[in-house]
Amino acid sequence: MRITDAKVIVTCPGRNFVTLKIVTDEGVTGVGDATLNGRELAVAAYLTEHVVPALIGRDPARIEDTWQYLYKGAYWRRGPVTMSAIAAVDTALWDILGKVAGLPVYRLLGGRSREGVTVYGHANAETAEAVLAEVAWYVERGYRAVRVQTGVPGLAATYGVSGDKTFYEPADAAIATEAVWSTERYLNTVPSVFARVRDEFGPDLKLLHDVHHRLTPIEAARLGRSLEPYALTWMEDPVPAELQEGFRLIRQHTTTPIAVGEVFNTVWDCQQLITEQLIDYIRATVVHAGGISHLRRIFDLAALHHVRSGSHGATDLSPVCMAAALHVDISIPNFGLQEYMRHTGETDAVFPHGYRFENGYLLPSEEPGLGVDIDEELAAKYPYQPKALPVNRLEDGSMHSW
Ligand code: CS2
Ligand code: MG
Repeated sequence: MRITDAKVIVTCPGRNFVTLKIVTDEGVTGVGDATLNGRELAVAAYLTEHVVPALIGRDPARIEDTWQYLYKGAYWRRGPVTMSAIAAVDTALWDILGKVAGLPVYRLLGGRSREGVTVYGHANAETAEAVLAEVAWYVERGYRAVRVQTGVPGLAATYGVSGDKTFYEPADAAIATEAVWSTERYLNTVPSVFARVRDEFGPDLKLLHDVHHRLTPIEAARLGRSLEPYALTWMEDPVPAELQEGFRLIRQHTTTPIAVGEVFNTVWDCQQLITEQLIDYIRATVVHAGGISHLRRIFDLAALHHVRSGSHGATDLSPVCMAAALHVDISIPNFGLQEYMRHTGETDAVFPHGYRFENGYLLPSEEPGLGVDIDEELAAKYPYQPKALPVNRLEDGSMHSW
């Protein structure tokens, strides 16, 4: 079998997605997600200009060799654009391998290690009262884990709180919108909201919170300590994670578990965090961390150091990524949680898939391959729309992490 074509499909059913579709001379095709929110065309160009020409004529079964060719052959290694492009190729090749073998990909990864993939939804609202109603919405639908994000009095908007309760899409304008942030107001607000939620829903519901890269280590230590009475499953992205040793300071002060990694694109971004057990969950994903092949390596390193998976699963990761993630999640020994921000009906129509939500779990498709595809005709009806993620400034105008 040989690769005869590879299509880079950019579509915007409500939000932009980039999909790579690899075609072989025996008619078997495979798909991979290459979506990088706000930087979609950078990855599309990387694929079109620097990857696709090199794929034509290659044996699609040589997944590892192709990965190494695209990684070592790039010279300029790592980075979100390069690794999202490599991820798309890797994911599509696993899809093809599954179809050729007549097996769902998880069977090629060692089979089931659990009956279902426990997922968490996003409860978000401006006030504690409204947050309680949002959490109840997820509990009524069988969710075992809920992320809680709340508004901050005095701030017009904050991360994760949106008017549209089910679908949260932060990339909302062609030029980045500017938000205002106050760490003090935030730190004075969040603990009381979790006190209300824990009091209302009892001790068994897994509660999570996304800090979204906005604190310093000592501020994160203060937040973690203030949340200890509410026994969170994790506080996510407490600080920007370039300084991996900075997490030692957080660890010295609090037992609140830490989840980091949705912006990571290789094992090197988290190698120290994992081997020093500075985190409890690694949130790297199929689409941004080099595909199924490299994500497995990250999770295998994590398994040696008591670190579990907690993969990113926002709406800007397409159903192709989610389908692939579930095959990894159901098979690895150290699965923790999978984020699940539902896609819109418009998006699901463009990406028909076989995974399904049932009783707090997502279950991967049993079809050969990944169990997802892209409807190219329908995709063509949704042209790309320039969209950027917001930026954040402090109240004095200083630039801050969004
Ligand atoms: C967030 C994301 O889901 C999460 O945990 O961090 O919504 C993130 O803001 C977006 O994926 C950025 O595109
Ligand atoms: Mg996050």
